[in-house]
Amino acid sequence: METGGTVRIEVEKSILQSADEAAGAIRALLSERKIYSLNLISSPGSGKTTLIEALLVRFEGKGRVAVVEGDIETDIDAERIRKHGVQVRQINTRSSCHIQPSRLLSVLREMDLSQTRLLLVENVGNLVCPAEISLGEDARVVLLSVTEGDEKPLKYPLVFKTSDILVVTKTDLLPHVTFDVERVRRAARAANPAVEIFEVSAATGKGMSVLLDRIEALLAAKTG
Ligand SMILES: Nc1nc2c(ncn2[C@@H]2O[C@H](COP(=O)(O)OP(=O)(O)OP(=O)(O)O)[C@@H](O)[C@H]2O)c(=O)[nH]1
Ligand SMILES: [Mg+2]
Repeated sequence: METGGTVRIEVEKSILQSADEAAGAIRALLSERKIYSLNLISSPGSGKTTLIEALLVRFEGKGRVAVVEGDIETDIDAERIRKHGVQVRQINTRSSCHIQPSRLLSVLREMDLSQTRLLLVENVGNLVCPAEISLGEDARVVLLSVTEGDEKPLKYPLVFKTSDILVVTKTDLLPHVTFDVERVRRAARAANPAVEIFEVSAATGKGMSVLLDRIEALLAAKTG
């Protein structure tokens, strides 16, 4: 039994090490090409693809954007992005609940990233596994829609602890749901005092330009 336990721990350690190595290789690849990257994480349906679409509209004429979509199945999100005329790849993770860094690295090596300034990675929809794995991103963005419940930062602390930016989405629906934005702000700040918090509605556009301005400023700070 003890031997079995030891073997399992060592295998898990080596998987985590190789994930870290792949994340490091992604970071190096993106730094070399001066590309700023965001890893978008949320529950299914919080508005990740919708936010990416808003960013694509904002970046029209301002430099190339590449997108990698992660989903268990289908290329529905990649098709949404392709309509914007940008380079996009779909990763189907099948049985895995997050994008593996080694998989993202392979995809990035196949893409033409010349002139690309911004890489947007949409992780598989859930608040658990994507939080445990770095994709070598410059900033991690967690989205929480107002229809999900304001206790989520307390129940899923890791993703809120490890994210640089929290975007509260679908604020146009606030009149119809019970959701205390201040409670979310307090819990998110308790998990990560440095987190930057934005409230947006893609439906009305409210708050969107403040968020997009900030992302553009972060990108400019890295890529010049
Ligand atoms: N009312 C409202 N609906 C929104 C808003 N943003 C997104 N939606 C809707 O929410 C649904 C899900 O949005 P997506 O952008 O596909 O969400 P997602 O996080 O990419 O979903 P998965 O990829 O399945 O995890 C769509 O029907 C959107 O139109 C918003 O600000 N307000
Ligand atoms: Mg999506």
